[in-house]
Amino acid sequence: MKTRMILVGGFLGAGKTTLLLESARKLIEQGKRVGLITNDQASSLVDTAFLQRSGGSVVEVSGSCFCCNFNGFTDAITYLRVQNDVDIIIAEPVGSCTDLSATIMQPLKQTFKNELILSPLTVLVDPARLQDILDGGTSGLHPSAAYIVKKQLDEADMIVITKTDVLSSNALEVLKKKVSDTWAFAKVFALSAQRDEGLDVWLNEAKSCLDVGTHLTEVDYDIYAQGEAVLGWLNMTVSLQGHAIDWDSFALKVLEALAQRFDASTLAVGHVKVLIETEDQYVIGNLTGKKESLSIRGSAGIGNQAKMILNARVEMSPEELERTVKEVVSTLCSNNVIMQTPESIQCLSPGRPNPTYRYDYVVQ
Ligand SMILES: Nc1nc2c(ncn2[C@@H]2O[C@H](COP(=O)(O)OP(=O)(O)O)[C@@H](O)[C@H]2O)c(=O)[nH]1
Ligand SMILES: [Mg+2]
Repeated sequence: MKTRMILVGGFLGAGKTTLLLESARKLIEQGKRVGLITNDQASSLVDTAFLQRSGGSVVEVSGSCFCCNFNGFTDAITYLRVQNDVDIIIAEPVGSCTDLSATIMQPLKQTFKNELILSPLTVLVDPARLQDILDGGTSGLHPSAAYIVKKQLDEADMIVITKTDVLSSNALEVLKKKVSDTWAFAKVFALSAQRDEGLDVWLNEAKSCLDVGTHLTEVDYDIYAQGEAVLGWLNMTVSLQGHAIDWDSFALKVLEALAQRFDASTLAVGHVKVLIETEDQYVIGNLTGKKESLSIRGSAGIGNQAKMILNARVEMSPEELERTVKEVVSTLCSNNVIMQTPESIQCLSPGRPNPTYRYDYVVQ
């Protein structure tokens, strides 16, 4: 039996993981077996830990993006098909990746004809970022990073404007029209995964549409590489121990302190995520730009012991990012009388993308 496969791209913070979670929940309710694939340059992803709570089977491809580790990606697909017998796979590539039509969609069309029914390449975009880029800005990003956002939209079969709950219906209509005019090749959707508005429309279309990887886009790999290299990348896991600690308030303080440091030095944030989990509860906090973008969901309650996973992608050197994060966490731990035990830390700046395959034609 063939497995349905949906690839959901889009820049850091666009809403990919939230959409995966909510889509998985829906599909599971409908009786489907769901596989989810996460992806990162380093291991210990907040997204993986978060999605493990969806009820689906989650596989993390870490150490390289899907396009540069195509075999790692297809191993994950095969594992979910064979070991977990899933009906549908939804995969989230690294947010700073582009050229996925040439490097993922075409090779999959060619080599997995008998195993997969591919869905159109979906690219999510945050409405505020989109608006600024349509107005000729860079949405606070380095121009090379903003180039990546544009290239992601250029190659999309389906463009999804996310977080529509933050827009008036009038503003949304104007934005949708601009997107349709600018990216005539793409079908345009708008949804709020958090409010479950518009999600069914996209999901039904993604599951039935046969126009897949319909076009390629020219990508200048020098600019693309620079757009990735400007980001410091940090994944850290620490065990925390204290006495009757309010973990939600602690997660909030960590993000507030980081936001303050980044904003004070006008450093553009791609994404900072903090997940604090106890045995049966979790709180997740996100920063997708300046301090105003900070949001916290869930609750890890009050307790003595927890694990914290922190992922940060910020326009600064990895060394400086590591120093900043360690300082902030150490200060807050000593202020709150928490003992921290580091479990893992990886800090890097992504290398030049070097895809396993790069097709220069559309596979029919
Ligand atoms: N208001 C609103 N926020 C959302 C929605 N979907 C995601 N977000 C928030 O956007 C941020 C990034 O979401 P995430 O799914 O992690 O994005 P990713 O980096 O693309 O995987 C988080 O703070 C989410 O809570 C939505 O439908 N509405
Ligand atoms: Mg994500």
